Amino acid sequence: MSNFPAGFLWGCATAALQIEGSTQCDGRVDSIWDVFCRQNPDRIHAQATPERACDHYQRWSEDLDWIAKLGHNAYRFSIAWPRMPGGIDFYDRLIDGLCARGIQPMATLYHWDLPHPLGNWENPATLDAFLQYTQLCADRLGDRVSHWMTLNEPAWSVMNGYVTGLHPPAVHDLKRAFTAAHGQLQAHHLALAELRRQRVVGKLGIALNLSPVKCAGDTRRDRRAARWADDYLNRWFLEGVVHGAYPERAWRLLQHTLDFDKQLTHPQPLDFLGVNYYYPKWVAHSQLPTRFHLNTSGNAHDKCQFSLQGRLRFCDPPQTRKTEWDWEIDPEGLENLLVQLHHSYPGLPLVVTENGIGLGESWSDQSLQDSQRIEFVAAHLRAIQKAIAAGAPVQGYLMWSLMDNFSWLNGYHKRYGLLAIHPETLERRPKASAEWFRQVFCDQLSL
Ligand code: IFM
Repeated sequence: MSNFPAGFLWGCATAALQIEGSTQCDGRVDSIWDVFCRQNPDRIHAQATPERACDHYQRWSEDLDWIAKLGHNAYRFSIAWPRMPGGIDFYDRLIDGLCARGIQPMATLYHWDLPHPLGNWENPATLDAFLQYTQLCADRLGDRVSHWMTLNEPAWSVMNGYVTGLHPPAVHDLKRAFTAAHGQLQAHHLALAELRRQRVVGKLGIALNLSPVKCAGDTRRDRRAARWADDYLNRWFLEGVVHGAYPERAWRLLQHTLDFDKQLTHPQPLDFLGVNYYYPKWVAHSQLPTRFHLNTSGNAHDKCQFSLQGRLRFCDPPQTRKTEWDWEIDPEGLENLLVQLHHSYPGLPLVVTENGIGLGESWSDQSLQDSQRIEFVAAHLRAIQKAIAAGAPVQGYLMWSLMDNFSWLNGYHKRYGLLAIHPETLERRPKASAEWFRQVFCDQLSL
């Protein structure tokens, strides 16, 4: 493979709730998202639910055949905690199926599907339950999983759960946000310790959503707002996992309001850092009223809004390209992010665990010709090559996503897949990007 270093991991990422369906099988309990969708149907595009999703729980073997046909050497999936303990056999089979096809299994333990009976991450009992769940996964799957990611995007799930209130538990409470984030980060370290204690064969990491922050104004207050965004959305989580302690400047500002210590207990080193990258954030001071809105329509005029009055707001980037969902397209942001991570944490291996573009596609021959996705991924792969040339130890690229899936508030409208899914029959069909992606990695097609 000449385009990327030997041993480079490449493939796709998915998450259990977004593809599996079969939400009532094998003793699965509700997750917070099942309940949220049932109780707030109007908050989800077209009142979609994850009940059937892509039916991957039944069609997993066909899906693994697709992954093999597309030539991938790795697959990132998540294990559904609400299925435990009864559902562990499913992942045992899935992992055997991947190994038999020569595909490295990369497992995420928590991708937002908290078992509803546990309530939330503020609850200490949730940490005990997570540890027990990790023990079971390590015991049953630890001899084959090549990469473990404890959590997916804790910053995004906490920000939306407790600040914007757009995701469950749908509250607006900054103090609770930090408590829940702390619960997740403490659970991360506990889980890594357990995986190490059980001597699993895989490498240990986490998938963080990281957005380079750019200052959108030129006043002192704008610069302070940008610093806050970077401190609390990126560095709080980065430092929490890499150094096991919250960053000094951010800590000093909040320490009197928080009920936990700056230092996380029993911090564990990472074997690799998973980087989920979609777009940078432009930030300025906010005088606008507090208001949060996510574009879930795919209508370019439907602007995302995030304003915390008196503190900060996310701004429109100056003259750049955006997706129909109002997300900026900035491959250079990925290059800079990877190089910066390499400088901040020298020697820490990096894996791009998510990157991709959501498009308003339909099941039609025209939508299968997804040249916009090819262009997007090619530009981000070139950015990774530049980062590698600048010394960043990037070891893999997992595209979001293998197939069109339940995209949270966007329902099934915003599509990310290499495989299109027929809305009724759930038949899978490869888009043009699937074959292009295969050629890049298997035939060294130039970017
Ligand atoms: O669908 C999500 C995924 O679950 C987490 N990262 C971003 C993706 C696209 O929105």
